[in-house]
Amino acid sequence: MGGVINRTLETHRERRIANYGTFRLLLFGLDEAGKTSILNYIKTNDCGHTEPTALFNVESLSLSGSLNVSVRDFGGRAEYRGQWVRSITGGDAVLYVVDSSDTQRIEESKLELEKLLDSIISVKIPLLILANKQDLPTALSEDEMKKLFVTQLLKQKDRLSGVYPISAVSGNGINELIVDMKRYFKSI
Ligand SMILES: Nc1nc2c(ncn2[C@@H]2O[C@H](COP(=O)(O)OP(=O)(O)OP(=O)(O)O)[C@@H](O)[C@H]2O)c(=O)[nH]1
Ligand SMILES: [Mg+2]
Repeated sequence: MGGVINRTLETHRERRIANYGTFRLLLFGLDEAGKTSILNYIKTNDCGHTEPTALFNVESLSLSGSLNVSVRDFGGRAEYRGQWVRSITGGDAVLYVVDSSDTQRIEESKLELEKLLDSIISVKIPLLILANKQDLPTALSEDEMKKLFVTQLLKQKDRLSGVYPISAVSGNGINELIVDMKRYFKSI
């Protein structure tokens, strides 16, 4: 039964992409992880000033002028997290943002990702973990973040997945992320 539902979802997604040529990115992660700042940077080359996001906001943009994406930037506060799982089936990729400098909340962040994983795997969409705030001296390195999230990444073995060290303040790493996303979306 689950297989039939998943195949139907897959067909819906393929039709939607073929008809509209737009990919839906879902930005999840704890509050303060930097989701809205990353979205701002992708839009304007500046992370700007942000306020905590309530529920989610949607932005349509073009990545490097050639790939249309609609980004859903979700609120990360505990009271808004119930919305995440309900939104997975409408997405084409999950960008899971982690504040790499906030070691006290890494376990909480892993726990929230675990809750999402079954849905991500069953709808067969990529999972990119964005290790944000790399500009801060206390940020865990790419290797440290890979080790911490190894179990979650291994579960995604037949789909695009990985850890991307980035900073929404300096913009470092964001271009590499966009290049990989473009390559992936062009391949499907
Ligand atoms: N140093 C540094 N600060 C960052 C970075 N990205 C975001 N911030 C700061 O982190 C704080 C939270 O950023 P937001 O983008 O609002 O976080 P969010 O994940 O959207 O938070 P919610 O909407 O509550 O879920 C802000 O003060 C940002 O300026 C980064 O890469 N480096
Ligand atoms: Mg936000």
